[in-house]
Amino acid sequence: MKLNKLICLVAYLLPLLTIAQEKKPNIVWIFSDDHSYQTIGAYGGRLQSLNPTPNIDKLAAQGMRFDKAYVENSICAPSRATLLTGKMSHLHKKLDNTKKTVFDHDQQQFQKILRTNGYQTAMIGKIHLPGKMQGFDYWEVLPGQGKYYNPDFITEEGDTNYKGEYVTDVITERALNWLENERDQDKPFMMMVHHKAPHRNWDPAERYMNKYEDIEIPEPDNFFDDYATRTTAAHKQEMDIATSMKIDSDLKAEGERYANDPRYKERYAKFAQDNLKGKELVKWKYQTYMKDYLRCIWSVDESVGQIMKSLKEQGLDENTIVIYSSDQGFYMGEHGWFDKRFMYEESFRTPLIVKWPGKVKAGSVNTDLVQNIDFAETFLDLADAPIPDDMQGKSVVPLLEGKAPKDWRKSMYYHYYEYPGAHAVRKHEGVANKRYKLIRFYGEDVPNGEEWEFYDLEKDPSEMDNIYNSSAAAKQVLEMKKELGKLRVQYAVNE
Ligand code: SGN
Ligand code: CA
Repeated sequence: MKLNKLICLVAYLLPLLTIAQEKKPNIVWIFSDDHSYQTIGAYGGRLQSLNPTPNIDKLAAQGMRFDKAYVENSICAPSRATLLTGKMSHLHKKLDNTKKTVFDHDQQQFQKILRTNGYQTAMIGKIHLPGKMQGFDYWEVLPGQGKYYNPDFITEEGDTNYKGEYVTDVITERALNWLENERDQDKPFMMMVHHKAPHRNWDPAERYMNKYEDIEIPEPDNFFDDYATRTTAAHKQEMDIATSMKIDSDLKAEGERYANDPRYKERYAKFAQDNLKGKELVKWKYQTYMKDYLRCIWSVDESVGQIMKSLKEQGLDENTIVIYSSDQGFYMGEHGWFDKRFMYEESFRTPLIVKWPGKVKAGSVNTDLVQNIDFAETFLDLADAPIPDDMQGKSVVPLLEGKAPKDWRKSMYYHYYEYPGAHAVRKHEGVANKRYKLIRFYGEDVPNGEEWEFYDLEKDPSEMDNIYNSSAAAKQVLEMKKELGKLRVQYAVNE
């Protein structure tokens, strides 16, 4: 080809290439720790009238709400390792939150692949995976659980302390700073804004302390559950509001440090005066827990609003996919509990909302079975980057486009490992489809080494009636046992 022809061709192709490049969408993934779907207005339910999440609701109104999004191990560090690797806990090896299992940062993670495929990557907030982050152009993370007030952050360069500041605000401010001032404006980006809130001990920002003060929060119907049909695990857990929730550190109404704390001293004094007992005390604990939890959510929701506003102001809103999700669900008094870990719906499920202008139908709802193993592949798919064969999820892009494939998964595998450990939830694995759930508790402190539960979610959505031994359920139990075996093989479960 003659030189002048070649120059003409290059001159013609270059702008096209630039356009193609520009079209790659940005991804902003806002995440929180222990945010229950029950406390997101868009998900409806008994707490909706409290209007706890106006900005997240707006995101849902502009995007897609996933009603059947689940995790594979309902606990923080394993869930995050799954999100980064697209693999189940037994393969990424971070089985629990303890030091006994270690996350090897050298392993394959979606952000490394995004980065080698032209994306800029940033991670700000809680990650709960000790060690140096890899695959991020910018990262600033909390050490371990982090602190609500005066938080420390770790970066590539060292530690920073944010004295006098509130963690949710710092994470938002650092994210906005990267988004507005630090990133390379010529590259598509993936920004992870991962909040600590509303994790225990539910310590809100000062400006939200009085929210819900004179409001009675509705209790769930099964608040006073006696676990009559359930196996040992439900009876022996240590996550019930009545006895495991602490009046000092959790509810800040006892203990010297709260007696003089301007935010809590009134509560402290009233609690001492009221001298509550029995059911009255348990009900007060629930009210106090829920209010502090919801107050923490207000800051997270505010963060969502601020990020959406910044995207709009920068003209990025049309080409940016915004995702809101959490590391697992949480009990808001259902079964009398707080915390997570169990394969029962409230902690097995997790919120997931995706806004993708021009692609996702505004206000749509998806009810396909989606799991946290799907995130990594979805991000790679959105970025048009290669998806490694050893990732175990499926991209949800077809679901976002309203074209669920016929062979989409019909059942999900679950496995929880942290026992003995905090909250004393026995080890268990299980399988669930849209209607049935089979759970096998096993190992230490499980009578005879194994106990089973089986639920018909259509007839018993609150999982109050374990029908594992009912003859009417025998056929379905057998089918689900076969399914469990099949999934163990499919996912190469070796534990
Ligand atoms: C802490 C909490 C637990 C919580 C774990 C794991 N106790 O240990 O209630 O289950 O974190 O949470 S606390 O009194 O120290 O707050 S996770 O989200 O990191 O998995
Ligand atoms: Ca968590």
